[in-house]
Amino acid sequence: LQEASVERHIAMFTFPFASHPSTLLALTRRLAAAAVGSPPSSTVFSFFSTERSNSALFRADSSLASLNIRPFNVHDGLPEGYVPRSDPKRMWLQAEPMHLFIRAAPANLRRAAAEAEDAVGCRISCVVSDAFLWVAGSLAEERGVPWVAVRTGGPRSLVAHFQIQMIPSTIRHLATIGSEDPEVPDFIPGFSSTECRDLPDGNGSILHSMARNLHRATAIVVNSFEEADPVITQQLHSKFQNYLSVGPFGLLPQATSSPNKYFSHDPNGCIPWLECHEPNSVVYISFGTIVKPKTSELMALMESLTETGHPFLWSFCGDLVEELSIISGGNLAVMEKALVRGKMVRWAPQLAVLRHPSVGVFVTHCGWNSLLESIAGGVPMIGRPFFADQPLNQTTMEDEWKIGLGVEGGVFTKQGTVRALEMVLSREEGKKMRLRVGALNDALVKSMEPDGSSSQNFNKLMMEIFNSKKL
Ligand code: U2F
Repeated sequence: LQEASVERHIAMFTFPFASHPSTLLALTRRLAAAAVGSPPSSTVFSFFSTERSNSALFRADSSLASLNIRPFNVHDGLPEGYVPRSDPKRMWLQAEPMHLFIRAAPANLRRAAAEAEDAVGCRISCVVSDAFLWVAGSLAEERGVPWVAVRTGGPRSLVAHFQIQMIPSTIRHLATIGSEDPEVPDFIPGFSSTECRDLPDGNGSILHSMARNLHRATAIVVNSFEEADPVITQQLHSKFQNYLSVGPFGLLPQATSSPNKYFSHDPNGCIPWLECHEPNSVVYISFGTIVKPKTSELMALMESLTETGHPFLWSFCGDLVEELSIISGGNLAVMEKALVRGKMVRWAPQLAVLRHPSVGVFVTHCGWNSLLESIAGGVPMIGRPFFADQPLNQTTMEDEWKIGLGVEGGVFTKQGTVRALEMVLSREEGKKMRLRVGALNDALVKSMEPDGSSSQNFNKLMMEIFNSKKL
């Protein structure tokens, strides 16, 4: 590409934690694939993330360069010599690097944006960012260009963040009249079966800032499809002028010449392993990219798998040898017995796994992408949510969609998990869940057809981004 021919320079700013970067990159790929075709091949996408996140994503996929997607590093905001503190009992410690990143982001984002403009030889014409990065909105305003805010999670948690300010006083009131688990008051449409404790933690300053600043965005893009939650979609349409559900991002059709290797890579042979199993028989387990359950719960889960004898595929981020010995309590015999029917890996091509006919149930932390991918695979779920939007995602999955259930008491116990596995894999109710998740997947597929809601919204997003003029 001749630098002189660059006419549009789109800046994509990610929140460099968990699956946020790979989710925004999936959307970037789709936008870039649309731009590479005629006529706007002169469009460059600068993808801003930390060095660590960028090197993992761009190493995994050399085709990004041919789509005119270029990585630019943003400093992580961590003080020199910072050592992350970790304590599974205090999950909030994991949030410390996020807060340090956000605190330093105003200066670091501006510096990286200026470097990218120099390198590309063209001023930024549109800023697209993770909705968590409201500071990117200020950067867009300074340049007089549009800011498109992207929510990688679901629409229901977005509504909850707006409404959360109203809720504490209501909880206090209900507590004084003796209600232990008050339901969300019915002045919030669409939440009638939700309990207050399932709402996302509203104390986080990142989420508060997101909710306060979103009205500044020229468009709000959500990683979902309208038919998944029509009542909530309606509310968000009435709140924001340009609210666009264009997802699931990970399922957006990509340029055929450059499949998304980040998601389809199978270094551990999961798909050939699945080939050896009966339809709907395998338990797939993953807790996403940051959650690490307590040892006692991992052991209970492992024991339930050994007791029921179901084959399982378990994706575990972290040190596998260490985790395996923790799970088995250091007992090799327990480990060997469990692994006769199971396979544990550091990484699985999750979407392809969930689409494989032999997978019968997904044991999940209820991360938003995992929910969408389970729908895309037509697989019912057993949810063990931990924090943020995960409890709310679980109630959406269990009570609104009725395509799975939460573990009894909210934590893994041997007998509770055995009952949940039996329910989904062997009972009539499990079959009904499978039918419902299949119907939801049909709606998802339809939304991505050329005249479907996600495709139509994607076209509107392209207009917003590619035709962006100075405001
Ligand atoms: C945060 O969630 P996570 O990143 O932990 O979880 P997901 O949203 O479910 O995304 C995990 C992604 O990683 C992929 C998987 C998903 O696309 O397919 N993956 C994989 O391909 N192979 C593996 O072995 C393991 C994972 C946050 F904690 C949640 O509360 C939010 O809902 C979520 C979205 O904002 O981000």
